[in-house]
Amino acid sequence: MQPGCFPPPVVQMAQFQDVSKQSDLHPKPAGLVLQYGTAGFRTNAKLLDHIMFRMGLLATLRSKKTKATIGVMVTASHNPEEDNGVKLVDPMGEMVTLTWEGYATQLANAEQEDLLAALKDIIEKEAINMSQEADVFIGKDTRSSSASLSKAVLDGVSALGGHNKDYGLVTTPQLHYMVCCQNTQGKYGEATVEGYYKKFCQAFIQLTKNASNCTDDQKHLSVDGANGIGALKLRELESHLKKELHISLFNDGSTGKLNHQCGADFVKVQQNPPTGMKVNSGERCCSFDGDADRIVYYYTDSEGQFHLLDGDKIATLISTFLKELLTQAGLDLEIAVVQTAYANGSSTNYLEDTMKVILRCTKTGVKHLHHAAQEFDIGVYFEANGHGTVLFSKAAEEKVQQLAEDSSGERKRAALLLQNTINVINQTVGDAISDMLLIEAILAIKGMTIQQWDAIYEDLPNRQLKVKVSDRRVIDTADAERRAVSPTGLQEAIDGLVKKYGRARSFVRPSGTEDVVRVYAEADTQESADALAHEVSLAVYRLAGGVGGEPKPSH
Ligand code: 16G
Ligand code: MG
Repeated sequence: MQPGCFPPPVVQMAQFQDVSKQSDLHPKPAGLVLQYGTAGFRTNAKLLDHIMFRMGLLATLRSKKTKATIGVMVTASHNPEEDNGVKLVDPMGEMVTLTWEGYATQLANAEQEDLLAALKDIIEKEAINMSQEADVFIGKDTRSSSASLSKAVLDGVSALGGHNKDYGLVTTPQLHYMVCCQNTQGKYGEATVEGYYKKFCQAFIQLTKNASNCTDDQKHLSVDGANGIGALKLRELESHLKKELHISLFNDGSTGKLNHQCGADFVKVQQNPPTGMKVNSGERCCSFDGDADRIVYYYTDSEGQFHLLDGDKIATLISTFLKELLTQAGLDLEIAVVQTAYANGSSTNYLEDTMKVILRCTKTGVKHLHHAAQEFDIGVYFEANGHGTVLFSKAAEEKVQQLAEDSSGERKRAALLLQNTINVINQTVGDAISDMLLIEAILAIKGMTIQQWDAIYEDLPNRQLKVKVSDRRVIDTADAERRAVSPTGLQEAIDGLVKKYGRARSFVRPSGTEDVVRVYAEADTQESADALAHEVSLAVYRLAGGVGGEPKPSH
C-alpha cells in the first residue's frame, strides 16, 4: 500500500475483530469510570485489567500516529502495594499530550459494547493510517499485580497488530530513557538497561575524577529503596560505579512492603526517616519512591533532629553548581528554575534574591514543569516532593561542546564538567538514580557536606494536610494553584487566616491522584504552620462541602 493511504475497510474490520475477541478477555466492569489523572490511571489493581488492555490499544494508535515508538509503564509509584497504574510515554520520553490524555479517558470509560466505536472515533479524529507500523515499549514495577497487568497491555498492542518490546522490571525513568534512545536512533544512548547504566555511570566517573580530595567517608551514601524497583536497579548499577560511590542499600524489597513507612513520599510528608533504615547521626541518606522517579535527601544531627533536603534544596544545589560552571566557562546561557506552589518560600526567596536566577511557578504535575523548563537554555525543574531534572536546549548543548573542544585552561575544565553534567542527567523525566549521581558528584566536586548543603538557606516550617469533601471539583484554582477562585469566600478566608501569622503562606488544591483536597501552609514556626494548616482545613471543610467529621488539629 502507498504510504499515507488508508487500508481497505476489510483490513480494518479484521483488525477490529481481533480487538473484539481480545477485549472479551479483558472486560470492563460496567459503570466503572476512571480518569487519566496527573500521572495516568491509578487505582486498586483489581480494577485495572481492561484499562491496561485499552492502553495497549491506545499506545499502538499513538505510535501509528507519531510514526515513533511509544512507552507504556505499569506502576502506581508511591501508592500502596494493592494499587497499580499506567502511564503513556511520548516519543521524546515526555508525558503524552493533553488531547491524548482525553482519548485515554474516553477509551477507558467506553462500555464493553462501545469500545470499537470509541476506537474508531479516535482513529478518525486523528486521521490515523492503520497500515502504519507500530512499536510499543513496555515496563513494569515490582508490584505483584504488575506482571498480569503488563500482559494485558501486550494483548492490547498485539490486538491492533503493533510490535512490542517488553523490558520487564524497570524504573519509570528507565522506560522514558529507552523510548527517547529508540526514537533518536541511539543519539541519546543505547536503548538497553545496560546502556542506561553505562551512560550515566561513565558520566558520573568522569565528573568525580575531578574531585581528588573526596575521602572514602564522603563517598558513602545510605539509600532507602522504598522496597521497590529502584532498589533492584541500584544493585545492578553498583558494579558500574567502580567504587566511586559506596552505597548501603536499605528497604531493598527482600523483606519489607513496597512504600510502607518508607520511600521518598513517606519521608517528605511525615518529615521523618523511613523505617527499615539505619540512620547514623550526621550521615548522608536518601530515599527513592516506588518507581524511582523521585528522590529526597536527609540526615539526623547529633541531637537526633531530622533534616530534610527536598526537591527545593536539590534544585538550589544543582542550579548553584551550574551557574558557577557557566561563569567559569564564560558561557552566556540563560538558566531558570521551575517550581510549584509547594516550593518552600525560603527556597523561592533564595533563588530570586541571592542566586538571581529566572524563576517560574507552574501547576503541580511533572508535565507542567517540564514544558516550562523547555523554554530556557537550561531549565532546572523540581517539585518539592523530589521529582525533577534539568533540561538543556540543543543550542546550549552545542555551545558547551564547542567550548570543550576549542578552549583551554579553566574554561575548558568548566566546559568539560558541564558536558559530563549533561550526560549524567536523564533529561526525559525526573530520575532518582540519575539525580542521585548528579547530587553525589556535585557534593564531591565542591567538597561539600550534607550539612553545608542544608545550610544554604533555612526552610520555613510547613505542614501538608488533606480534607475530604463530597466533590473536590468545586475547588477551582488560578495563578499556578496559588489562589482559589471557587468556592466563593474561600480565598478571602485563607487570606484572613494567613495574616495572623508571621512569614505565612497557604493554598489549597484538589488532588489529581486522590479523592481529597490538599492544604499547604508555611509560617515562621512549626506551631504556626500547624495551626494555619488546621484553620485552612476547617475553612475548606465548611466552604467546600466537607464530609465526615471536622478536621482536628494535627499536633
Ligand atoms: C503525581 C505527579 C507528581 C505530582 C503528584 C501530585 C507525575 C509523573 N507525577 O504523582 O508530579 O506531584 O501527582 O499529586 O506527574 P496530587 O495531585 O495528589 O497532590
Ligand atoms: Mg514516582
